[in-house]
Amino acid sequence: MESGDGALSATSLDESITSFFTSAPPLKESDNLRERVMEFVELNSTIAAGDGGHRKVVCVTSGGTTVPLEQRCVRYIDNFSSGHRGATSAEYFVKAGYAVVFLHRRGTIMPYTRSLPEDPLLECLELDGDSSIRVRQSCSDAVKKSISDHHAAVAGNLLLKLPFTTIFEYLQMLQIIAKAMKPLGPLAMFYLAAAVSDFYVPWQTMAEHKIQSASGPLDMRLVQVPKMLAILRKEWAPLAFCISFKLETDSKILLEKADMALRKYKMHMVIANELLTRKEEVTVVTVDGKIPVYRDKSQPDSDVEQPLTELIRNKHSTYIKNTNR
Ligand code: PAZ
Repeated sequence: MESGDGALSATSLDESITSFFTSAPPLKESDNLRERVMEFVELNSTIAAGDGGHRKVVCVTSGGTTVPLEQRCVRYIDNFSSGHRGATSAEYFVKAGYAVVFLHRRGTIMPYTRSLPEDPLLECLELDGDSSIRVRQSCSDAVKKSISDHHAAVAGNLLLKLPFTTIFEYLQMLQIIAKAMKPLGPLAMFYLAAAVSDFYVPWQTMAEHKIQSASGPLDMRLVQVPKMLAILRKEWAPLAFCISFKLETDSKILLEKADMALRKYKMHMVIANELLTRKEEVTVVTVDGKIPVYRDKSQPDSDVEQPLTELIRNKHSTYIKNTNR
């Protein structure tokens, strides 16, 4: 994951970024993806927003990237991220009038599915005679709300869902999205909640076929994934409002690491969270100070993403005003 403390010089960082992209397996249907994102961005950039300006667009990243160990991948390294943070935040951004590019790990939690049971198809549907299917009464309200909120977001061009699996796909897709959002200037936001692998096996050194256990203990060299936050800020979308996340399990180093990432990558905010308490509280780290944000524990269905995204929206509005001056 994002360690924030890579010690590469600017030149070797540029080299490792170039080497990452030139050696990565080419993204399938990249032209089609670019066209879809550009169309989504262009369409939204012409739409007036309630505040007198144009509609803002946020790229929300969500879920964890995998690191394949074989080119014909049987095994891969993964991480814990469920996609809850990204999916929940995407819903709040859409509700607030943002258009959301939802770059998510395939199979993780999706917007508007949180209130449904884990296996909605089998738990919410039942047979109605031999040939029809109906929604069980117990799920009816949740299903109606999910469908209507989801359809409204998609039909209103407020949600574009783009899945990735590997670290190679994620970073190539992020680059395409960021470059497509560049013309939006400060109206663009990046909310980088995905848990991105820190280490990977370069494609050219990766075994082609399934690694054989008969060969004895596995000896494999993983190299550092180059930090793309700096190039996102410097080249891909320099005027966009950028928020990265920092996860640690040791509370003693969390805020220090978040502060380091803020300064090193020139983020506008870094959201610091701990693995075990991430659904209860986060700390928003900015150059002006640290703001703790809590879930409202008096409300059973509350989440920390609601106050968090509200605070971020306010900071983004101030940023837009200051940048346009
Ligand atoms: O996906 P989730 O809701 O289970 O967890 C969210 C999170 C902890 C992955 C996110 O808040 C985060 O900190 N992402 C960045 C992790 C990192 O690379 O440090």
